[in-house]
Amino acid sequence: MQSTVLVVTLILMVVVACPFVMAVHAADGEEAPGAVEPRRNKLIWGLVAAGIVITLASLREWPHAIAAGEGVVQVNATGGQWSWEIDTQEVPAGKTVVFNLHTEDVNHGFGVVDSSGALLLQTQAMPGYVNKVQYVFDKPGDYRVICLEFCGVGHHIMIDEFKVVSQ
Ligand SMILES: [Cu+2]
Repeated sequence: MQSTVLVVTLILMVVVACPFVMAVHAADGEEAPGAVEPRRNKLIWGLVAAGIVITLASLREWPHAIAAGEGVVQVNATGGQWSWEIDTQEVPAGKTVVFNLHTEDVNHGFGVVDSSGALLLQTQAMPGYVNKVQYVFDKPGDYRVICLEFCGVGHHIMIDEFKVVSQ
């Protein structure tokens, strides 16, 4: 996924840059032979180079890439009016936990809060999609799952819990 995004982004950057490069070259043709290369030509190429460097640097760590494989704990959660169905009640501390979320009725907001009520992560749970969000829980303890999208009269009772246990 990440490499696809990177390649598509670079191709689109070239497509966007082409008209500018063509305009610069068309303007070059109007100048006298042997003229010094205009500064704007260097500016355009400098901007293209900067765009490529910034794109490569910023997409290297694609923020939505979900880890998979060994050491990653998968948790499946389904929202429904008005409860959560979570297939795992204990997850290990210090490991990447990927929550696979969906719903069979309306949109719900999957939010995880710690014992102090601080929101640690959240994403939408939607019908027809499996949304993924990952998190590494540092501290063992009790965590609550709440709904952050108003989903009807029982929205406020959509609470579940799970434990984070030390290894
Ligand atoms: Cu709700």
